[in-house]
Amino acid sequence: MNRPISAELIEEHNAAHADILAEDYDALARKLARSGVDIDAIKDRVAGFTVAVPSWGAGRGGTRFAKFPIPGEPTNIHEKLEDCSVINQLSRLTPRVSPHFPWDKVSDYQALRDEAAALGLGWDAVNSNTFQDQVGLAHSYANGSLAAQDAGARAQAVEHNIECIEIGRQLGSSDLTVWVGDGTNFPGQQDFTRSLDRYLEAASQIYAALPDDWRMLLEHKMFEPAFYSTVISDWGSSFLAAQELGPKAKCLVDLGHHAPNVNIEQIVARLHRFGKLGGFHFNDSKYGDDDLDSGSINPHQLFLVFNELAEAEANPRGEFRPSYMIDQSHNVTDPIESMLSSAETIAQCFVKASLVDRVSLHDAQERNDTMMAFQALRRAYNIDVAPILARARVEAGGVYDMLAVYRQSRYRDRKAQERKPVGLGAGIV
Ligand code: AFD
Ligand code: MN
Ligand code: MN
Repeated sequence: MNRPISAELIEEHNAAHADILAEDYDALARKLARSGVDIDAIKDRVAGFTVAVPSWGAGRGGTRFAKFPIPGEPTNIHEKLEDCSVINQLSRLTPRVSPHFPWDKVSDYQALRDEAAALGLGWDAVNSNTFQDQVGLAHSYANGSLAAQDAGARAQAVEHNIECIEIGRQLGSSDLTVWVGDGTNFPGQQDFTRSLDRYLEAASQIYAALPDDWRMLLEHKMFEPAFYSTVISDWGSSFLAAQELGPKAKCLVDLGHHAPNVNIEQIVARLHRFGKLGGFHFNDSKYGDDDLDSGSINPHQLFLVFNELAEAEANPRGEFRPSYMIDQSHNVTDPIESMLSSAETIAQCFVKASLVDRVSLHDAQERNDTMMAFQALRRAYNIDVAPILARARVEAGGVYDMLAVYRQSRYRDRKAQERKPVGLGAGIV
């Protein structure tokens, strides 16, 4: 196995922190035992928890306005994989990468799959890109892709998605995530119904090309790049489209793609109730940006989302198989550090949700004891679960303090010597 961070550095660091970790873990074990919770059982649950990282998140994608690259930033999928393997080596939470085409195109996908495997990585959902024109394309996406008036643009977008499925098969993926930038900037620009008809017709051609064990994940987005309307604007549109397409079509919830203050946890419960919860793109948002670090603005909302997931897992209505992925990208931190921090925050919310006493919660709900129902959530949210995550991580071969070891490794400085500089250019995604 090819591991970018030195094993000696990790061992030394973990050994130096073993006593502190044992002390904190034992103290938390005693606290949890008082409420009848076995800390080791929770730790074993964390050991099975993973979240994918996006290949595009390894670069400093930037804001809508500019890109400020850092020395040592990856410039191709091979370098991105290496960075993703650092995140997984330290966190043991992110063993899969979600690729985006055509950005991550190579000539030999079997070789790419082997290259990832040698870095300890597998592949998550394949993402198509019909929101940008590429050199050599016969049709422009300026007026849309799957919902475009231009039949040639629609056919080209369908074909690209089918090509993504084929690439994904070679990589060993089994989900295609479809997000389109289609929409309008002016009232009257397009007919809402006819554009949705065109989207559904084109999407059904992609759906028809899905292998039996694949899912098509429909990602809704309220606005951007279209600012008046988008064709799949919200979970309702996503749900209706998924329902019309068929059982392999599911809804993907990107936390940043809603209006401020929307009750996303309730959306999660709704989608699960009707068997259409496909997966998540975790990130955060304050005003309009949809790609801030997960839990950096509203960690409580992330906890409440995981509380619904814990509820759905405990009381499944049909299938419960949501896929988890980070989708964030901005230009103020080293992306490896941001993804380490986000993966930990996401796992923290998963653990806290696992600590909710669901018997007390349901009992209080049945008795209309609002305060005690709320306290069942509050008690779990207030527990500092860091020692559980650290213990699970160290036992899996990861590190106690991920950011400390990453900085000590001087990985980015080393890459700055080896990699060619990233060009300037506009920010995107
Ligand atoms: C854009 C969208 C969406 C999508 C990503 C990759 O906002 O989040 O997942 O591109 O296609 O940022
Ligand atoms: Mn997304
Ligand atoms: Mn987004």
